[in-house]
Order: sequence, then C-alpha cells, then structure tokens
Amino acid sequence: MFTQAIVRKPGNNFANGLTTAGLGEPDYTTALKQHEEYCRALQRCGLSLVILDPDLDFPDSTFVEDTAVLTSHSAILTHPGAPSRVGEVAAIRPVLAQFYSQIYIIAEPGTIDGGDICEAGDDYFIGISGRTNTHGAGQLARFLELEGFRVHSIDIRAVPGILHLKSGLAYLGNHRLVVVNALADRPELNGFEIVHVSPIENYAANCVRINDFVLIAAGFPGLKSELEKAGYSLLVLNVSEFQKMDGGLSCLSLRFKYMR
Ligand code: CIR
Repeated sequence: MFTQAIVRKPGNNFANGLTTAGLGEPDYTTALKQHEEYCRALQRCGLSLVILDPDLDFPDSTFVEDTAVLTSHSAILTHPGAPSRVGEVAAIRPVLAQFYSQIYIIAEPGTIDGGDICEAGDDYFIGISGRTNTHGAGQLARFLELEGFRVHSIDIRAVPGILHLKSGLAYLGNHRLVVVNALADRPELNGFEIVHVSPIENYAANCVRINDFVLIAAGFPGLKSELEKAGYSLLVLNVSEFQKMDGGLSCLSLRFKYMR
C-alpha cells in the first residue's frame, strides 16, 4: 500500500540527458503533457504527490526513482552510477527528510541507481548493472537486511538492452513478477510466479503496481491483455518522450507509504 509519491517535472533541457535509445529527440511540450498524465494516474491510484520544479542543472532529474530507495522505515539515498547524475541526490534529501527520520547514504566507491532496485514483498532484488556496482549493492543489502528483508543480487551487465534491472522486471504483488525472457530463468527468481514479456514488448516490462492499479506503457497489447486476463486494473500511459531518454514508468516517481 502506497500513500505518497515524489515526482519532478522535466526541464526544458531534458533532451540533454543521457540516452542510448536512438529514438530521436524528445519533444518537450509532449513530455510535459505525458508527465501531467502520469501525475494524474498516480493520484487515481490514491497517492498524494509532491511535485518538484524542474532542475535545469540536472537534465535527467525527472527520473527521480534513481536517487533513493524507500522502505516503510527508511530512505536510502543512492549514489548514482552516472557522474552527471550524482548531484541529483542532494536536492531529494530535504524532500525525503519531511517524511523519513531514518536516512541512510550509499557512499563511494558504492554506486546505486534506484532503477536497479526492485522490492518484492519481503525480498529485494538488486541489479548489478552499468550503474549499480557491487560496493553499492553490498551497502544497500546491509541496510535492507537490518530491516529484515532478504536480498538477492542479479547481474544484468551481460544482458543487452536493459539499462536497469527494472527495465526488465517488475513486481506485481502476491509473489508475481513481470519479467523479460533474458532474465526469466535466473535462479534468484525461483519461488516467484513469472508473467513473461514477449521480446518485441520488452519496454513494457517496466510496469508499476500501485495499490489497486498497474501502470503500463501504451502500445504493448500482448502484456496488456495478459495482465487484464490476470484481473489487474490497468492505467495505460503514453511515455514515448521518456522512452527516448531511456526512462519509463517506474523511473518517474519515488513511491512510498508515509508512516508518521
Ligand atoms: C539515465 O540514463 O540515467 C536517464 N536518461 C534514464 C534513467 C531511467 N531511470 C530508470 O530507469 N530508473
């Protein structure tokens, strides 16, 4: 159950962020509209939003998910793996301090991008990627284990086409994961029911379960009908301009349950 989300509007220099997608330049006006619709969807899921202004010093800062890992008891500030994004964390800290009294920090040489961290009930999966290294994963695992979670690392460095673990994996609740084929056989996922994503729909694997809904990217009929058949209420969102910058649905918010 989530009650809150933090988002940051994209800035007009959003197109200067990092990308490997090769899908062309994002259109800023369309990105703003898509971001507004995303915010409305979060509200429809029952979340109260903190909507931060664009931060022009950091063109990728609309992808707030990468700056922190949030449990019900603590906020863990990351140290993003891309040097151009490290400074985003300082701006998120005071926002999280309004909600969390326990704040941990990932320290160098550790790096973590929040997109590599997937909570799955009592388990956490940590993707070891081009952005998240084993030092960061070790630090994060210790914080999470203190809170009683089981932690599993999944090395995705040899998996082509996924920037972060959650580019290829999402948790739906009830021990069920949405997973791209390239990750579906990983032993770390044993014990979870797997919803497979067809390779032509890999981008859709980055869906997000929020309370009674699942957010899914527009344009992926296979996964959409699979999830509908399984009984989920879907909110379908066009995030084409964020896809051009290697981002997706999960990256655009930090979601949590406010306990105080
Ligand atoms: C980056 O390369 O860091 C951004 N352009 C995209 C980050 C996407 N974040 C995510 O998947 N959690």
